[in-house]
Amino acid sequence: MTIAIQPATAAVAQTFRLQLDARPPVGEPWSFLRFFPRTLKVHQGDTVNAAWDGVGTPHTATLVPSDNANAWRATNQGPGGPQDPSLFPWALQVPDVTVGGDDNQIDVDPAVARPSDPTCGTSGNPCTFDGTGVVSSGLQFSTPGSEPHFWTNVTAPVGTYTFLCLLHPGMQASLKVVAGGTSIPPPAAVNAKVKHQVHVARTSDGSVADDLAQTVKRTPVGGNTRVTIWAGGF
Ligand SMILES: [Cu+2]
Repeated sequence: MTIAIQPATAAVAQTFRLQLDARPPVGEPWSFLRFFPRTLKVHQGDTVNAAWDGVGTPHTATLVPSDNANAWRATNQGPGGPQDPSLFPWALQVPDVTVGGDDNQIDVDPAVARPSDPTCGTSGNPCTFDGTGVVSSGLQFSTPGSEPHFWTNVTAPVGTYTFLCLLHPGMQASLKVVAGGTSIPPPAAVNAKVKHQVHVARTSDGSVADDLAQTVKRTPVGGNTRVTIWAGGF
């Protein structure tokens, strides 16, 4: 008698949605400066779909090889205000002359504004986060009806990493990479949790939401767009 031994079924890679921002209650001018959920577990090899879902506010979806968002910011973005990019490669603001400009204007650091690799990040061609370097979407605006997405395949070793927005201190989420076969909430359960969290944020947290919010105004200026941001606190 022959007994067939079935090979172990290879785990099927899954795609998890991580939401940036959320629509404020109708009529409110602010945005939620947070990721939903705050902690996302994925298997090594899974893909994360970072999905903008706010109104008009710019964010980046940036994966960094650190389990401590605030420490990474301190080391790589500096204390706020214009910084020398040779000291703080991911500073939000830099003096124009340090990035090839010719005046004393303060600019958004091109490293923050642009994607880490413009050839990837779509659902069909996700970027790869291997746990050693920064992978970033670059600056993208929430646009109802046409929200940006940024897909990343996570090949990093088992461990804890961070998704953060380079613009908004405090806007960050832990990414926990677990070994294949480890039981974690499936994508549908994560989506349900996010839906609940957004509902609670919009309905119950309204009185404190202004503290977490900002407004943004976009003004056309001679072919360019001036973006004015009123930042809230954290
Ligand atoms: Cu942001």
